[in-house]
Amino acid sequence: MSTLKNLLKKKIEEFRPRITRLLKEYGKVKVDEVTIEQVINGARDVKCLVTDISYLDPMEGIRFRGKTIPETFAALPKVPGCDQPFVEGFWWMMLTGEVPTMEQTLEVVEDFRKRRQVPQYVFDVLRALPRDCHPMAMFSAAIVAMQRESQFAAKYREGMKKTEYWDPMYEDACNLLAKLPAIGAYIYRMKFKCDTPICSDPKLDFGGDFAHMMGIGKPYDDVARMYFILHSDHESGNVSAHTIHLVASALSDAFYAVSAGMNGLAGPLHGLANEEVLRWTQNFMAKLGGQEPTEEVIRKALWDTLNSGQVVPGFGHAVLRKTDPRYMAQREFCLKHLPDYPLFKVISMIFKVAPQVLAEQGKAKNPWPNVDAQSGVIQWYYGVTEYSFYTVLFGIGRAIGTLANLVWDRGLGYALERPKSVTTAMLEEAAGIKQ
Ligand code: HAX
Repeated sequence: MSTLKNLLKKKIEEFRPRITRLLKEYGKVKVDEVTIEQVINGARDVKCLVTDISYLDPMEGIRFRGKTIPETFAALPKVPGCDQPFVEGFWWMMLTGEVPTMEQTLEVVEDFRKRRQVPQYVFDVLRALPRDCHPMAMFSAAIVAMQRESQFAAKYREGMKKTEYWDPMYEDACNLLAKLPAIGAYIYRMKFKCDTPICSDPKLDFGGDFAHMMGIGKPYDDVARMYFILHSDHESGNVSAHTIHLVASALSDAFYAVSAGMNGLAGPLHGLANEEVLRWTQNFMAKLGGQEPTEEVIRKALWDTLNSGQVVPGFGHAVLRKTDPRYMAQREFCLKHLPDYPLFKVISMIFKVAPQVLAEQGKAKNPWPNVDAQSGVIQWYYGVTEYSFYTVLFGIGRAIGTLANLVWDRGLGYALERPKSVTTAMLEEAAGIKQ
């Protein structure tokens, strides 16, 4: 058994009694109450999910295993000669809550290398799809196509104890995660680069190999590492993470669950917003016809969007009530690497004006930018101008946190998810409305 798997086994076994005790001795203690507004408006803030892998504070932003974004990046072992940490080390941290040593990190790098090869039939599935399919539809299809590889499904059929579920889930999680960079890059090169896929380089780590297979030179490897880590997890209630947890709660394996989560990530109110931000910005610049953008023109364009009943992509959040630290981390990257890039300047101007406009409109509870407002600029700068691909990048990252959660879900024996619905008449009765 690998060092990581051994450590994980020990951690899961040590943790289990906490859940058993909570359920047995305190199962009827109230955690929350639910209002009619929450029932109708998408269960905002209802505390009914549990995860120890990340936590989202509305004012502070995300913490991965208790660490803020800067603390996470500072703590993890860096790829030699690069600014960013190994994604593989981050995977260790998300699974165990401990920062790995360089030696432990390299063990995961080696383990992932052995799991990296994508079966040919996955590429055949991708090639059979019409080339104008959205990259997210392709990504989701490729993941679910691999379901036949699931060790969890095979072991479940053979019969295994509930306390053993986490083990084949861990194997599925590693096998799936290690293959995602190759699948993403294949979709990109097949669809956008005249069908010229590039083979994986066994010498490279997760992020480095992705950049290599995309056909983009340094420092895109660091961009990829940063991007995947930043997008990995946002506690459990967001659409992609929640979908993955929900689907897997039926004991569907990781391939079914992650594919389903990617379909949720592909929505414009969620991960597709990074594509929408670039589309909005490019349309806006095209209308300017070469004219220098000013704050006044941006203000007018934002109001035009709001007045036509659309949302301003990249702004607002269901939980956050301040600028997303994932936005700030990417902004800092831009300030360091591309401060004078015209598209970055426009995005910076939108950052200045949009919160004022949204606050004046008075609808959005959070007028500040989220992760998606900044990420496309970096991709565009390094040559990934095909913005329909951006959500696939998000998806590769999101798999890290959600797969770590699935391993723990099975380790702690979390139950089938099954909230209760009511009828509108029941809500009216609860409100005291007489018909
Ligand atoms: N532009 C215009 N209106 C907005 C808005 C925005 N950026 N953000 C919120 N609003 C509106 C809502 O549509 C809602 O209007 P109605 O009452 O007419 O329905 C009202 O303000 C209240 O919404 P809220 O409570 O502040 O926000 P929600 O929790 O309902 O929604 C969203 C959160 C992120 C979906 C929302 O802010 C939004 O649509 N933003 C733009 C799309 C976007 O950037 N999505 C990515 C979010 C981050 C993420 O998940 N990435 O994957």
